[in-house]
Amino acid sequence: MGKKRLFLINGPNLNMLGKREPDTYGKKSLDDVVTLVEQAAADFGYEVTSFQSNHEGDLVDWIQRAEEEAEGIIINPAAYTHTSIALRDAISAISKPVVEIHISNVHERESFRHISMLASVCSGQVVGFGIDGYRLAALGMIQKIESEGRNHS
Ligand code: CA2
Repeated sequence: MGKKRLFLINGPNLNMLGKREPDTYGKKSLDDVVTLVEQAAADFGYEVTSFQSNHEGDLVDWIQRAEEEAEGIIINPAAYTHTSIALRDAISAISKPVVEIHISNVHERESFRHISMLASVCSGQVVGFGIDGYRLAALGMIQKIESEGRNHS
């Protein structure tokens, strides 16, 4: 059997991390985020497949793919968080756990960022800890997967 795998999915504009708006999103790049998650996951024997897209349908494709290829998904859906019923339906349609993460504290920002179309179909949410939130999301996700595995075996 292959290694256990997590998908790390990032939505629109997150390819700009570290290049613009450092006051809101910090100075670290998306590559730094991927490394952070890979290192956290490796401690527990997990590998990470990372994907970023600015296109909603591509994100839907990767969520669906996780059903066969991953134990769970860590996702920052970026602006699609607040608008996308397509991403919500995709998460709802798979059996694998999904953790939603936001770098900024969306609740202290504009009111349109207070609503998540996805949160109620996710297993957990991490908000407002900067890019360290990705590491926290990975730890929470792995804890969830491992404890569910124990309960069912
Ligand atoms: O705080 C987060 O992680 C967000 O998901 C980021 C989204 C925003 O629409 C959400 O409300 C909260 C925006 C991502 C844009 O990323 C950029 C990064 C660097 C420079 C410019 C944009």
